[in-house]
Parts: sequence; C-alpha cells; structure tokens
Amino acid sequence: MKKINYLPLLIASAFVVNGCDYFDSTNNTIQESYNYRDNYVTKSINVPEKSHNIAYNLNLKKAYIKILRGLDSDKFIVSNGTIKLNIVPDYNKPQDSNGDNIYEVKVYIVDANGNDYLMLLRINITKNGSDSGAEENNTRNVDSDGDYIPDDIERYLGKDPHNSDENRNGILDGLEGDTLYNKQWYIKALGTATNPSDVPSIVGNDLNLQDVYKKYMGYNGGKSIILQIVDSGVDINHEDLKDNIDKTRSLNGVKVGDPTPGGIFQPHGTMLAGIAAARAFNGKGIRGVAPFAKIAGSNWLVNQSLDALEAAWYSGPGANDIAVTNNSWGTYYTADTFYEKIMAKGAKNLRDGKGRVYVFASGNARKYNADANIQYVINNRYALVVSAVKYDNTVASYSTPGANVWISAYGGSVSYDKGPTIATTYLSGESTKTWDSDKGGNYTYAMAGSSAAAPMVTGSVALLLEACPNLGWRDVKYILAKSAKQVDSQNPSWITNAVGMHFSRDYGFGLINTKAAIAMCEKGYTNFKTQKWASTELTSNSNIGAQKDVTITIQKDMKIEWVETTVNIDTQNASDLDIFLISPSGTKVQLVKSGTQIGENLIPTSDWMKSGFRFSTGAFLDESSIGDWRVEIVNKKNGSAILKKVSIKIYGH
Ligand SMILES: [Ca+2]
Ligand SMILES: [Ca+2]
Ligand SMILES: [Ca+2]
Ligand SMILES: [Ca+2]
Repeated sequence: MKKINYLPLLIASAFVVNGCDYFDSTNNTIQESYNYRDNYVTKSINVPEKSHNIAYNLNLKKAYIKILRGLDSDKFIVSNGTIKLNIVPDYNKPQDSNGDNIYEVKVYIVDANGNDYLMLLRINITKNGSDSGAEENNTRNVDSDGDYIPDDIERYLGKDPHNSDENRNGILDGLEGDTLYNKQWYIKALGTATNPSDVPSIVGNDLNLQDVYKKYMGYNGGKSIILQIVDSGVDINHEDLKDNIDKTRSLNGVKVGDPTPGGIFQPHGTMLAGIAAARAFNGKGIRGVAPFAKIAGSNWLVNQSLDALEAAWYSGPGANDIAVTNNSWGTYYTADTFYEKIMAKGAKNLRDGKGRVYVFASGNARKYNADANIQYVINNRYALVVSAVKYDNTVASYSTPGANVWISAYGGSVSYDKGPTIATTYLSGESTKTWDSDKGGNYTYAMAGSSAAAPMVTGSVALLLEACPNLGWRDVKYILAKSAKQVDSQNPSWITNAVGMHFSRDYGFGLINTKAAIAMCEKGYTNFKTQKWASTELTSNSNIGAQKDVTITIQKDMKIEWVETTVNIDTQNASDLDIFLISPSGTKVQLVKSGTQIGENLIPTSDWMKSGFRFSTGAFLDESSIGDWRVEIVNKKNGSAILKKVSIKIYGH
C-alpha cells in the first residue's frame, strides 16, 4: 500500500516573535472586546404566583441602582439595595407588558468600587404547583440565565443556572472560563490579533456558535455525543482534553487502549481533538467546537495498519455509538475502494442504522494544482469533505479544491505573519509556538491547514446530532449543504445549480453554518427515505481529439444527492484532460482539472484513466436526475486519447 500522507501544516519556526506583550491574555480580556453594553448580565428567578414581596437582593453596599425605562419597569421599585416587584402576581392575570408572565426590568448599577454594569432581571412567574421541581425536568437545552451555558451543563459543573455572572466580574460566565478563548477567532472573532501577527480577526467571520451554545455543547443531558479522531493518536492526559476522553472507545492500534503518541513528532491528532472538543469552563486553555462531547482517539496513522483503520471506522468496541469520525489525512491519488467499503458498512449499520458521519480534510496541495477528486478515499458519497477558509472568508492558499468538496470551515492562514492561525491543544508540555501565558507549553497558535478545518465540521456535526439525534448520515450532509453560507461570492469558482444551490470547487456549498443547520433540523425536518440510484453506461471507442462531448440518458426521476462519472480513456496524457459534467437542467460542473499533480507524489502512471476512473460531485444536489447528461472532455494538449466508455451513476431519493 502506498504511504498515507496526513496533513499537518505547522508554521515555520522562523516566524516566531518572542516576548510579545500583546499576546498576554490577561491584558486582553474578553470584556474589552465584546460590546459589553449590549450584553446585559441576566439574572433569572422563578417565583410561584401570588407571592408577596418578591425582591432581588444585589448584596451591594453603598450601591447605586437605577431602573431603566421600558419593558416592565413600571412594576418594579428599588429599595435598600434590592429590586422589588411592586405587585402580587397572578398567573391567570399577567400584568407584564407582553403577557408571558415574565416580568423584566433593566437596571444600571454602580457598585461600591465604582464599577458599573447593566443587568437584565427576569422574574418568571410559575403557575401554583409548578415550582422549581417541575423546572428541573424541563430545562435541558435551556439557558435560563442567558449566560450562554445550558442549564444541564451548569448543574453538571455545580454552577448556578440562575446566575449569569457568578464571579461578578461583569462578564457573562459562558463568555469566559477558558484562558485562551479570546484567541479562538474561529469560534468567536473579536476583531483582535490572536497570534504573533498584527492581523486582527474580523468580527462576524467565525463559526457563529455563541447562540448554539445556549442549548448545545455536546453534553446531551449527560449522554455526551461521541466523536472520533482517527489520526496520529490523542494525548488523553492533556489538561484540556482529559475530561472529555472516552477511554472505552479509544484505540491503540486495533485494541482498546491509550492512543497517546509516543513521540514529540506526532502532535497532529492532539491538535485536532482540541479544535473538535477541548473542554470548556475548566479554567484552562481553549474550548472545542463541541466542548462537552466525548473524544474517542485512534493512532492508526502511526503504523497505518488497515485493521486498525477498520476497527476505528467500523468494528471497534462501542463503535455503534460514535456519531462522527474526523479524518485529517489523505492518500493523494488512489482508486482503491477499500476505504469506502468500510464506510459503507458504517453508514448502513452504525448509530442503530442511522449511519456514522465520516468527515475528511480536502488536502493542502493547492499549489501543486491538486484535485481532491482523484482520491477514492474522499470522492465516495460517504465522505464529507471539508476545504479550508481563512479569517477573511476566502479560500486558503493551500486548500485543495475539487468537485467532491462538500463544505468549508476555517483552516487559518498559511503563515502567521499573513493572518490569524488556529489556536488549539498541543502535546502536553511540548509546545514552543505558544503564548507567554501558556507556561506549561500545552497549546499552540501555529496550527493551519484543511486538517484544522475538518474537526470544526466534526464538532459541528456532534452539535447537530445532539439537537436532532435521529438524522441519518445523508440528512446530516444535506442539512449542512442547505444551510452553508456562501462566502467570497465574487469568486469565479461559484456556480448556482438549477434549484438555486450555490456550489464551488473551492468552498463546496459554502462555509459551515451550524446555527442555521440546527434551526433547519429543529423546524420539523423529515429524514430522507431509502436511497435510490440509477446508472447508464455508454461505449464510445472514439478519438477525443481536441474535445469530445457525449450524451448519456438517465430514465429515472429522482432528487439528486450525488453523481458519479466514470471514464475509461486510453491515453498517456490523462492529466491533460479537463472533464466537465452538464446536467439535464444545464448545470455545468468541472469534475477534474488538467495539470493535476501533487508535488513529489505525482500521479504514478500517465494512463491513470485507462481502466476507468471515477469522479464524483454533490453539486447537482436537489436537481432532477431524468434526462440527457453531457460529459465534455477537453484535451488541452490534443495528445492521442481514445474514449472507451463513460458511465454515470446517480444517487438520490
Ligand atoms: Ca446558563
Ligand atoms: Ca449561570
Ligand atoms: Ca463572569
Ligand atoms: Ca478549556
């Protein structure tokens, strides 16, 4: 077997800036960066109806408290350091302004030390008998106090689900609690510089997860969503990962065991694990995209035993419950169907038949004119392929394009003098590219690559499956595609298909938008029925010349999910061909680009299409399959080439 290449992209040490005060996180607090005046500290209390003297005590000596006009301010008074409701509420006769039995008031407070802040006080009136006991059963995926931490996680951590600022520092508790959170522009861009570059992130260009965190963090009411990192292993004792590690499903080779890498040259999997699911609110480091999901690690890349890959992807202990697998590695050119055969079993049988989701990085070989569509590992329909976008929402200079790319996420800039890179966990104590405040050397700012983008999608899939656990693997892909955000819309790589889906070989359907994906599945989404397919083969045996167009008719009418085009071309110049597929609706997609090669890993034979090579794309999503499909082959150098056969296979419903 060819050596598998994985895709770490660490930045050259030559760019390290030493002793830069700017990156001292203690001097650059989230409070300064957020527009705090728009973020009221929210206090919520539940009170049974017909209670007298309902008051909220601020416990402030010599405090200045002023009720601001609006909402239900006319129902409140201030007295002796408390805010009091000036009525006796009756559940059946609400007197609040919008009649929802929640009395709200905004208050301006100056404490004895002269610190001022704004508070939103909410008094929730509960019907007699339905007091806090009922609330306990009904607060999963609810953020009662508006601090961006769901109630169930607050209880699990011993925090107060009705106090949004327990440490009274004026910052909502969900916006702090991880020392390097303000470096994670990919989760929440603050418009500040986050690595030894003076290029700031751009507010709004992030994964837009803050609202998602009010309900979902992967905790799932105590039955955490399990995601898997199949890579060079994961440092399971890392201070910011250990609480999320699933030891019963972590693999050392084919067996359950410790996947911690043996050497300092294998940090890659640990970096991915942090992006996907570093633990939040532990006072340490970062937080992952799904910060209360469980992480199952695998070190299969160390020895690259195919049995170890099979165990991780399908047959290992507890495999049924692993929701999503991250693969930030690739094979470059291959037509080996070994990989997709395992994924097919996982898609059919795991998660009680709903199917595991297999996420892959698209690769970092753009500068070699690489094309992600020349690897069967990632151009089969089970693979959810992720390309990389920079902080400015444009494609990263390394990100490998391809018609099989499904979605994009943040991969960071290629070097940190050019823009923000990705902050994440590193092998414990081994990091040299980190902030001064990381005394232990457990984190790095120097991650970049499609390797980093993939675990953002993996973590997002965990959040999506927490919100909507019944989604099948095809539904997950579909919802992510439909909800993806078109970025860099002037980029010529964008096409719009016949049903209005935007697609690009650089971005897939766009930048992942987890918030919109969850909103879509929560709105009463109906799962796809069983997948159908149709195929037609055409024997041609004709010279391609400078260009050859062939038409293939598909008789079956389906809504398209995935299209595979296999060409048998007898030529010594296969890499000189541009191949396009045009749907019956007229949508034209480039399946592969001429000149495709990958650095020293050149495509091994120049006649690599001779025995048939499959190219795939999801770009025709939701179009109708029926009618005439056209395959257009452009022979750039007009070398000798004979088209033997073409076949099209369409999957849909
Ligand atoms: Ca909360
Ligand atoms: Ca709280
Ligand atoms: Ca706080
Ligand atoms: Ca943390």
